[in-house]
Amino acid sequence: MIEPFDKMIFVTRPVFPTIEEVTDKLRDIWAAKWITNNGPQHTMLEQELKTFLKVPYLSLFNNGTIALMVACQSLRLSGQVITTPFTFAATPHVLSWNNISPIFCDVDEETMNIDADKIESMITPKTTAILPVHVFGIPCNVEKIQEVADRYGLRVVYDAAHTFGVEIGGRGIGTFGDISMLSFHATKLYHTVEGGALVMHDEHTKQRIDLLKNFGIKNEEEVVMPGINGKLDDVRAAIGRIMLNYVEGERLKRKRLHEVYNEELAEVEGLKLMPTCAANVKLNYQYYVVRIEEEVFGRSRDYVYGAFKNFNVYTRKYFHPLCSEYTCYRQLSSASPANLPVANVITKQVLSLPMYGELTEDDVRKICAILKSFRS
Ligand code: T4K
Repeated sequence: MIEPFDKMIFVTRPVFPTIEEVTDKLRDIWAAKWITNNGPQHTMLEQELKTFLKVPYLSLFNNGTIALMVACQSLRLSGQVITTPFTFAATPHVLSWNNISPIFCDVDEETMNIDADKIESMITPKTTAILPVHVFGIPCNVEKIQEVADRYGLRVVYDAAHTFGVEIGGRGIGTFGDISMLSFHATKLYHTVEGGALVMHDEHTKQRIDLLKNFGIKNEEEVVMPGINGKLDDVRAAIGRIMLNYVEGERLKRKRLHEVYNEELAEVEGLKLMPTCAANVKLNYQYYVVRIEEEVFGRSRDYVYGAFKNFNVYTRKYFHPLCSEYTCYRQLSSASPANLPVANVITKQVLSLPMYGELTEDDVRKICAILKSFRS
């Protein structure tokens, strides 16, 4: 008989710096009397993040969604953009807000990322770009995606919301494709409470993006493009600077918890664990996701999701429903289940288990014991 946890165990918990560290930084901001519109904390965080993430140019934003909207604007994307249905709502919504039609491509059975081998078959004369997502921090097949994009003259914008600090062969993940978007939401490995960034390759694109996120204002006399307000303020930039001191420690704690999950669940029939990546990939361990194969496990994902609550464990069905099932997209021909057979299976199987550094190894072992007890 397993006792329920005596506190609520959520799918994640934000990392909190000490209140003293925050008040110290607030003192600097109060002294400078500069709290937004490219203040000193903002400038310093941009520099520090470029080094941390090994990327050449970076522009901070007030959240990842606005950042991705601006990325589409900056590249003047239009028509159709090929993306994945297995993602958070923000990904296709950003396309809609840019008057672009999302075209859903099926996903790879192993990585759950867009199936790079199927992208070509989704290209039409209206296609201007590919918008893949590195789901759960597992890198997409970046080489194949770039090869298809180059062959058809398409842009590649990565939704790298889950991929803070991920590297392939020592190269920052943000440097793949034309532009990458990062999310610094509170639920991410690294956060600025709310926030995000775009990573780009050249000074010109950085300047254009910086204008677009500040109403297109070049100077007091000139507004040169229809921009928006995407700025990250200095208070959150200051918190982001503190959080940089925490991120590697948090990553290592999560790495250990991943190992415990893998040890405990490896032999359980009917559970498919997270994919393993090539040895040259540095992961961030932000999420831990299992897939429950009902026919073998004996229980459905929805049963497990509900039953966990009796033990005070609040898992999440990231990502269910598929974006292609939303009422605003399901009329698209690419949204038909016949076009997305793999995604339609995976979305019924996935369950995000609790993953944050505050959890102990014993907590994770107990979560695994509870999960195993559901098997029938
Ligand atoms: N692209 C992708 C692939 C994304 O996953 C996301 C965001 C985006 C784009 C857009 O980036 P942003 O515009 O958000 O920067 C959360 C996040 O809000 C969202 O950022 C994230 N993806 C998505 C996967 O997850 P919810 O609605 O599931 O979050 P919520 O509020 O239910 O929080 C989850 C758990 O975290 C709670 O059960 C408890 C814990 N929590 C949460 C908050 C906010 C806390 O303990 N304290 C807190 O303050 O969307």
